[in-house]
Amino acid sequence: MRAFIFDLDGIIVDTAKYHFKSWRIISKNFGFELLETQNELLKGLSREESLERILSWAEISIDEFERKKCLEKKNELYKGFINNLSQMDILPGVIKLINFAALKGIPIALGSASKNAHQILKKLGIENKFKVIIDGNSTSKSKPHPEVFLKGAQILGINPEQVIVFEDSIAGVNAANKAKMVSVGICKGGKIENARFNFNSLDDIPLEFFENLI
Ligand code: B16
Ligand code: MG
Repeated sequence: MRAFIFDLDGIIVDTAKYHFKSWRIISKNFGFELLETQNELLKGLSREESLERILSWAEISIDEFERKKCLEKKNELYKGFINNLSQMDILPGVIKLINFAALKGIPIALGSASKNAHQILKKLGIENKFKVIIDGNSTSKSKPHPEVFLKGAQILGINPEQVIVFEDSIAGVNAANKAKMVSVGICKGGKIENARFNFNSLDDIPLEFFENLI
């Protein structure tokens, strides 16, 4: 293993709950109640794709102008929720893993669907730890398409098969598998189907796990 690619929302910081909160408000405006089980399927999807899913579940069709307004509103709500993020919000195990990678000379990249990724990493104070940042602004295809991870590996100059991806979403794990990378699913009290390995949190991964893979 020669590189790590981290997803952002749900792996580095618990912003997944803010996406859910924002989408619930948008859904309520359509008279639709977004369930937690449905939200699981939205994780890792782009903002636009998420709205498409919600509209199809709600069996609602809106025109392009309304769609644009919904996307803007969703981001406005989300930005309000993440406004006060700080170093304190970095999830357990992230810094340990970043330090381990630095010690072993393993480059790390970010592979996120979010267009807010740079802003969030800045707030957390760890933007400079990533050699490469691929986000929703640098990709055209949403997870489960592997583009985001393949781009990351390509810029790092590492063979995809030698990359470990940390993901909290079904779409993201499928994207990593399609890229032929080693997918590590992070899911508290459960498992992400199709993930090559599963852990409750990044903090639960023993460093020997990486020593063995390296
Ligand atoms: P934004 P990740 C994804 O981030 C989220 O999981 C997903 O829920 C969200 O819709 C997507 O980013 C787009 O985010 O609205 O900020 O552009 O998990 O791939 O880091
Ligand atoms: Mg995620």
